[in-house]
This record gives sequence, C-alpha cells and structure tokens, in this order.
Amino acid sequence: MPFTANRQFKAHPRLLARAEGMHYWTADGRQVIDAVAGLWCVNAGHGRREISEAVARQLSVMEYAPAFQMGHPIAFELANRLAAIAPPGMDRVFFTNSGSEAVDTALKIAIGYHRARGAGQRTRFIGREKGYHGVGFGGMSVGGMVNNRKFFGSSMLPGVDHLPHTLDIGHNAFSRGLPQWGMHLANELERLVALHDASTIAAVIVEPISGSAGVLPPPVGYLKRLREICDKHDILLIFDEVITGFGRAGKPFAAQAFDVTPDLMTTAKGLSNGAIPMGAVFTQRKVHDAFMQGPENTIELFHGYTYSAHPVACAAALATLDIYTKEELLTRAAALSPTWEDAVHSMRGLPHVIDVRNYGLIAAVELEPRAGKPGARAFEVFLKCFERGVMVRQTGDVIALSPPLIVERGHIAQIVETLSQVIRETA
Ligand code: PXG
Repeated sequence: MPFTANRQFKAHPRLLARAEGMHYWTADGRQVIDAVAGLWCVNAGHGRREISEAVARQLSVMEYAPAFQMGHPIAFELANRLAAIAPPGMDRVFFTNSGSEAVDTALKIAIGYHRARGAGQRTRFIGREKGYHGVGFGGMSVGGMVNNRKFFGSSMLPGVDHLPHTLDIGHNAFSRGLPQWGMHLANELERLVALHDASTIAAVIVEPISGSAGVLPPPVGYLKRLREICDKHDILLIFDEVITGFGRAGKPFAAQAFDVTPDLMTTAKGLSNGAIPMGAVFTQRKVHDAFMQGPENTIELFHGYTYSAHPVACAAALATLDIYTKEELLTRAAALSPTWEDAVHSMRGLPHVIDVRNYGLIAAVELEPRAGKPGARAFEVFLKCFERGVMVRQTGDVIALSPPLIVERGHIAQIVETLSQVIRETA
C-alpha cells in the first residue's frame, strides 16, 4: 500500500466504502467527516452528480482518443477554461495524469525551454528542503522530504541543489496566516546561484505553501523575492500548485493569492475533484513559444502520456470547473479563512501543541514528538480521530487539515472539537 504502515493497517484496517458531501462512510457503516478532502483533492465535496454524469456521458460518447498527433475538442475546451482562471499569461496547458507526472513534465519543459533558446547547459534544478513534488525520479530529486529520498539516494537526478526550508517554530510559532519572519531565506537562492553560476541553472521549483511536509505557509515577501532573483538570472520559476491549486488558498491558484506569477505551474488533485486522475502543467506563453521552431512537421516536445488529456478526465474536469464557478468555490476559502483561522488557533495551549499554522482552508497542528519516537503521538491522534468520526492527515508529528471547500462552520466546529478532545486525551 502506498505511504502506509502496511502491517499496522492489515492488523486494523480502515476501509472507506461510500462518500457524500463532507462525509465518508466506512465499510461497517460509520459516518466519518472528511477533514482532508480525500488527499487534498475533493475540493467540491464528495458524490457530485454533475461529475459522475459527465463521466458516464463521455464514456458512452468516446471513452478514449489518442493524444499523439491527434486531438479531441474537449481537451482544448478544458485548456481554454483553465487558461481563463490561471495567473496572468499562463495560457498554455499540458495534460498529465497525476501531480508526479506534472512535476516531471515541468522539469523537462524547463530544460527544453533553455535548450531551445541556445542555453542547453542550463540543466540544474533548485528545489527546497521539506519540498514534496511527488514520487517520480525528477520530483523526488527536487523534493526535500528525507524519508522519501534516503532509500533511493544513488538514483537522484544529478545537478540538483536545495534551498533551506522556511519552517522556524522558534521565530514563527502560532503565526496566523503568513509568518512575518523568514523572507531573507529567499536570498539563499543568490548564494546557490553564486555557487553553481546562473548559466547552469534551469529552474527553481517550490510549493507556494508546502503541504506534505506539514503545511508551511511562505514568510511574508519570500515568494516575491524568489521571483526577483529568478528574473535577474533568467532562471525559470516553477510553482508546484498540486495542493494549493483550485481554491485551497482562497484564489484559483496560490500564485494569485500571493500576487507572484511563476513561469510554470504544476497542478492535479482539485483539477478533477479527485474523481478521475488528472494533472496539468501551465506555462507562460513565452515558454511554449520557445519550442515552436524548426520545420512545421517536426514534433516540438518529445514528451507525453498515452492518457494525456484523457477524454473522461477532461469531462470530469470540465464538470468540476462548472461546479467551482457556480458555487464560487475557488474564492470561498478566502471568505471562510478568518473563521477557520480562529477555530484552528483555539488549539493553542492544548497539551503538546507546539505550533498551529494556517492559510486559506489549510491548517496544521504540530505536536511535540515523543522522546525517541518521532511521529508516534500524531499517528495515535490520527487513529483516535478516525475512531471518533473525523478523518485527518498525519505527517511526522503534524496533523494536517484541508477540508473540502464546501465545508460549513458547523463542520469546522466538529473537526476542531474532536481533534482538540483527542489531543487532550493523548499523552
Ligand atoms: N506535488 C505536490 C505539491 C503534491 O502535494 C504531488 C506533487 C504528487 O502528486 P500525485 O498526484 O502524483 O500524488 C503532490 C501530492 C499528504 C499528501 O497528505 C500529499 C500528496 C499526495 C498524497 C498525500 O501530504 N501530494
């Protein structure tokens, strides 16, 4: 099983059988509120008829169409719909089937872009400690979560370096929204540029808000500073918005919430509400256009998947976008954020709680690790919450929350009450 304590699970399975709105039902019929949108992907909530009907319709009209040297209309319709909500200028879209594929695609596009402009020596990537960019060899290499890397150490991409992460509980514990301290950490990019020389660096990739490593909102001014340094040295800036995309940060994309526009953007998850696997890489027009040279019958980008722009995934994504628009879900997190923030910060002062972090409809509660047993306390909290009808995520000693964007105040209260109670009872 993926990223699972297999032996623990098989001894005590947690099986989900049905889902509707804000809830799952377990195989033995218990209702569980979903405080993590599945795995940060079911942004419009579960069981959306509009999506299942669009999928069923598409399956009966055309279940598959090849994406190499062929196309189909709804792929282009979807790309146009996405461009319309994307940050300024990001109107070229390449479809994948997951976030990991989106990341590896973006890295390859970055190298290809520089090569197309006569800078083929720009092959280096700069990631960040505690970054998560999926599990492909590229994403793993630019990622910075140690457990995801250490088993596969000798198989990393060469020429990757990492910025320091921005988590500093000493300076920033219990920040509401973006932490005030830490913008200067972006200047570490200048140090890496000086070390490797800008002429060897293709791109910097960061999550605007690190998710998997335990929810790290960027320090005020940090992302703008990264953008400035990338511009100065002609380095592409990639935002991995697999988690933050599609409304999680209070705007369609975190790039808009933070008013910093990247050159490429990777997305997945909320793109199709998790109903059918799908990812997408957005690029600035200039990145796309750099490839469009040579004789017209040559392939410009030697990359793609059998299931790129799969018609059924496109149908699911279009229906998802319709829901997001109709229910104004892509900005709902901004409206709910003050309520959310107050609710999650009410857990300050509970036993072992050393930090609470939040932005948009994301939050993390960090617990003090048990001596010699990292992650054990939070894992116990996760298990107890599930027994009491609340599904949260655990990563290390962090409990992460990212409910569907349809969440109501009553759900927020239930989630925080149960989690608080469980934290109080967990030694
Ligand atoms: N980039 C980011 C920023 C992600 O969060 C991926 C890439 C990879 O996406 P795929 O679709 O290949 O899994 C992710 C995935 C968690 C959790 O609870 C996070 C992810 C996946 C599963 C669990 O932290 N993020």
